[in-house]
Amino acid sequence: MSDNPNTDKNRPLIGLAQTLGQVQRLVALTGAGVSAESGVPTFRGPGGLWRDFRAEDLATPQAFARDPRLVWEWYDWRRGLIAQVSPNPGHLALAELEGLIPEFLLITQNVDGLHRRAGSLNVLEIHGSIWEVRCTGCGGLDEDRRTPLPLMPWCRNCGALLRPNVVWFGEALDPARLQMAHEALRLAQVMLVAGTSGVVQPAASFALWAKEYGARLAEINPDPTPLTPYCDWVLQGKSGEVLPLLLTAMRQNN
Ligand code: BV8
Ligand code: ZN
Repeated sequence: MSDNPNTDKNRPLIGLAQTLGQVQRLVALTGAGVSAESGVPTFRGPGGLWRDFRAEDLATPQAFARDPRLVWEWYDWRRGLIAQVSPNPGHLALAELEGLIPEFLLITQNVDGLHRRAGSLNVLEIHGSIWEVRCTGCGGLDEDRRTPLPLMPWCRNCGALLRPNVVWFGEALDPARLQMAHEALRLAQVMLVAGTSGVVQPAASFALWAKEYGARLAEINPDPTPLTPYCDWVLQGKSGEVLPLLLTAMRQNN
């Protein structure tokens, strides 16, 4: 995406920037693609595999029950990698955008914590956090940023095995967070979806919920997704490049 506003490719970006200058209530939904330019592998893209496992094979209660050591090895590898990376210009642009919109909620499917590290404040981590652990015995919650972890971390309170405090496939999302997301989607005037393949439910339905309530949709992704046909603005490109251009266009327009 060039910064010449008159190309057809940039017309959606300029149009979205002009609209966002007038918007009161904006919701953003991000997925693994927003962290890709920080060096965090996506789930379904190149590098999304670990050894020869798919995320859906490991991010499940069944996998953890069957082989907790293997699942902890995967999470420990991801934690170690995420601890080494930094937020990228896409994360930083979303943090800046929050300061420009009166009511802004950033819903993320990512568990890496990079949005908060970039300075975003109103963040809803609907799939949990890789930096939190939950006791399988007493349910105790804790933040644990040790890398590497002792391979099978135990609860200091009751001695039971800890698990990552993330939402695995087949597990329900936290109802309170789902309710907060739904409330924001109901009121949103615009919803910006960035870096998600739109495969994982219920997050993949959020944009269509918002559209049903009257929101206009914008998508930032190098590739088309099932959501693309429903979008009012399609900004094809990497979020680390497109989002800073969007903020520049907003500054120039408003
Ligand atoms: C639920 C936390 C119900 C863990 C994650 C059949 C069998 C079993 C279940 C199901 C089924 N069919 C549907 C389901 C439900 C299931 C689901 O959706 N499965 C999918 C695979 C079909 N969903 C669930 O199980 C959910 N729970 O439904 O509960 C219930 C109700 C009551 C009681 C009990 C149960 C829970 C889903 C949450 C799973 N946990 N993560 C962890 O991270 O370890 S999901 C995981 O996928 C991550 O959170 C990730 O963010 C998320 C979504 O993936 P994306 O973010 O979209 O990433 P992806 O790699 O797919 O795409 C990257 C995109 O970025 C691409 O589009 C690419 O083009 C783009 N990109 C690349 N580079 C860039 C870029 N974009 C911008 N810039 C770039 N530079
Ligand atoms: Zn415990």
